[in-house]
Amino acid sequence: MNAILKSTTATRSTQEWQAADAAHYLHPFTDFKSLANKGSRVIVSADNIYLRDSDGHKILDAMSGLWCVNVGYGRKELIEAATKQMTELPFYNSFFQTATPPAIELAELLSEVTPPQFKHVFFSGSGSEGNDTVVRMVRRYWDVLGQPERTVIISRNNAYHGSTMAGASLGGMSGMHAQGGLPIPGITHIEQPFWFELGQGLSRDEFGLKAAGWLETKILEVGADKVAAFIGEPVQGAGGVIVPPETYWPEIQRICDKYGVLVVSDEVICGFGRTGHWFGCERFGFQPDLMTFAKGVTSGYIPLGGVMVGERIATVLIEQGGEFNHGYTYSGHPVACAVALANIRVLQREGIVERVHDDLGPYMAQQFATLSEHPLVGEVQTCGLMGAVQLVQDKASGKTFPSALDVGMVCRGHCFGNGLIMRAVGDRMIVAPPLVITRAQIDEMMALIRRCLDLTLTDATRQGWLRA
Ligand code: PXG
Repeated sequence: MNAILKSTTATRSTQEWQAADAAHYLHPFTDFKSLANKGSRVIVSADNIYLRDSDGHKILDAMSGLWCVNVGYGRKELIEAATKQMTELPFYNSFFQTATPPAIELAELLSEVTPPQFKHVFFSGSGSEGNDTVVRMVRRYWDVLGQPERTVIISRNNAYHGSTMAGASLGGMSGMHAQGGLPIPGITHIEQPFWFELGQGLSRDEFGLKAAGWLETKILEVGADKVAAFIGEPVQGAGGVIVPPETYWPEIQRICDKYGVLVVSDEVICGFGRTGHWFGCERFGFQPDLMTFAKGVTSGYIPLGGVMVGERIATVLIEQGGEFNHGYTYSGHPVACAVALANIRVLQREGIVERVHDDLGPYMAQQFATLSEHPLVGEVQTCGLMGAVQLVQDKASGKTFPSALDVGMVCRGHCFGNGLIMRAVGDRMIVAPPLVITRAQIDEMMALIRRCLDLTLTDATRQGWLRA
């Protein structure tokens, strides 16, 4: 294994790390008490698509960190870009009529790699902040246009748009809304385009039209003159890799055009090659007015997010908007932008997006399809290098397990024990490996997934959880 996997920072034993962690560190989306009792898994180093934990175990990271390490771990170009920029100018802001070369160059490069309607960008530090910017910007746009009552943003149940007040409100996660009095006013939700759960009895394409139709119903209910925008992830990531039917997005676009509603594509997961296209909207054939990005823009090496602003909006804000009272200290952070530039050049130079489109995506789809024969599997979906396996109690009827059994977590436990990082969203097992994974490594990942499914089947059978 590459020298990078031998961490120089792993100076304490696992127990020592766990004790200090439990004493001081509150982790995101975590039951603090239960983790403190159990102890964290401490990841100390990584290379390519593999992680190493503090016990020296090698783990295949089929989640790309958290949907972000698109170019894989240990890329010299990104490391050198950060070092060079930190040496030259570690920080300067863009607030008071100033700018830095990396931020300007990245803005220019993003306008080249994004769809043609995008010539301008607003930088943030994360995807959540990017979506806060979206809310501020669409409301400002309609205000400047003399329609200040157009404030409502429509999103979907089981969407994930971040964890700030606006991000969590745009998201459709009931557990998040239940804490802290969310959603904030002016954000409303429709049902998601999840065929397996909501579309039985209809073909996928019929269901896609029906699910898009829920948007029109909602626009009419709210009043078209009050609706500012619709936001969606091209493929819902954190919600469980919910790949919409092909008919869905074109119909969403038609409905938004009909009522003049802005379309926002949240590309935080789908952007930068994940779907086999540079952006998910290109995969699904729609033309958003705004596009949120983060994660893959730097392959997660350093935090950076932002919003691509379509000319329809940019022109109004630039020509008529005056001062936009919004921004972050780290908007256009020079080191983050320098890393993003290096990352995008790697994606371009190595033809990584094209390889996902032409070879790796179709190969993973073919391999995933073979999982549908497994007795626990009710549905398999992939899109580019994202994949989902729905575990079911009764294969014939597609009946899912009672959620109290937490079969997904049982399966995830086997993944942990077998050197594979795969996420469980309820009983939907999902992967999104680095885009530099090879065919041989996909085979290795598939063998691990099969083994973990078999071990879960053994557990389910032994516990009497399966139903004929
Ligand atoms: N939009 C989308 C579509 C996301 O997936 C965000 C916005 C927020 O980005 P930040 O950088 O603020 O986290 C995300 C983040 C999961 C998981 O469990 C997914 C995300 C974050 C944390 C966990 O799959 N996506």
